[in-house]
Amino acid sequence: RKYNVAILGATGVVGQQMLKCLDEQDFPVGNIKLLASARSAGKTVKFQDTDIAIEEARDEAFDGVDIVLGAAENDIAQRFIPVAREKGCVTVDNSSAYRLDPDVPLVVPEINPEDIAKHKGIIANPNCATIIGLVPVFPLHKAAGVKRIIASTYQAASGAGINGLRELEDQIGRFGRGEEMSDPKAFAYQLAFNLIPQIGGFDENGYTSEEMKMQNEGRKIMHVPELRVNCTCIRVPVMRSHSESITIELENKLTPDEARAILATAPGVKLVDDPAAQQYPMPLDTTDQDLIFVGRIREDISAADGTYGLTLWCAGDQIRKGAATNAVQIAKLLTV
Ligand code: 11C
Repeated sequence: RKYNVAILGATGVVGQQMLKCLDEQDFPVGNIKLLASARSAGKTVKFQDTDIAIEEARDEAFDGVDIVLGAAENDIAQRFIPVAREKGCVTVDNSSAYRLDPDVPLVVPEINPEDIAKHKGIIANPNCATIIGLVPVFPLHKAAGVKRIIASTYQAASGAGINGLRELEDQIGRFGRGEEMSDPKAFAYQLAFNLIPQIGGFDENGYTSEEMKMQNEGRKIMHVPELRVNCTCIRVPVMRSHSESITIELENKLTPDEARAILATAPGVKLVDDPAAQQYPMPLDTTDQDLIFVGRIREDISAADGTYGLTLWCAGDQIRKGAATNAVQIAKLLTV
């Protein structure tokens, strides 16, 4: 059977990538609707060999649709996804609007595919940095029990969408031509040749919304309600692919060799860990492919007496596995 699919937010970086992923993952697409704001309506986008006209997102656009892939901001998601559900569609939503709703499964197919069956018309796709960190952490959790995560993320400009990507390109171009920088718009400060230690707004404890996602979403996805996470999120002048330094505190001892053996065959992961040959994950290498590369695996030499810890470094394409690939993988599981 074929499924009628709509992409809500089809003109954004994630929406466009979802379209490619549907094709790459041989999704059984019947009709496809590309929904966006009135501004984009009428433009055409190629899917396989056909030109598809972008339609304005309106309630009636969801008639006859089986699966919606949500790639819009929270306000648009909250405006249209309940309508889609009323009309019988199942939405896989990449916004953060529904992720912590107890009635909405939050799914990474390599971790908790069984949660998909509990859906009531909405399945949420986690935050990109959460997916990229947890795909390699989860197999280690299964082996030795993760109690605590300390992470620092190095997040690419395109995590903030096409405007973030364009702004970084523009700044690097201006620098190369010896021109003055224009005022930053997508980010609070110039990103080229800089690091910005803020993604999202700050809470009363001094953590940003992006930093709390790893704990709040991680607890739900891994079914570890007492998981403790201390995360620092940094925007870095990389075009595409987020990287993360992660230290995990474990219930049981797991050596770096044992961790490497587990990760060598873990789903969705590529082990790149040969320091002697200078082989480790880097965002240029993980760009525009679907695996999370993991390496630099070593014992946490600072672990308190009687506790065990490992430190690792991972990188993954946040537009693909951090968003579009993960959403299409979930949608595909809905069809089997
Ligand atoms: C970033 N991770 O890199 C953000 C973007 O919760 O889906 C995605 C925010 C989210 O800026």
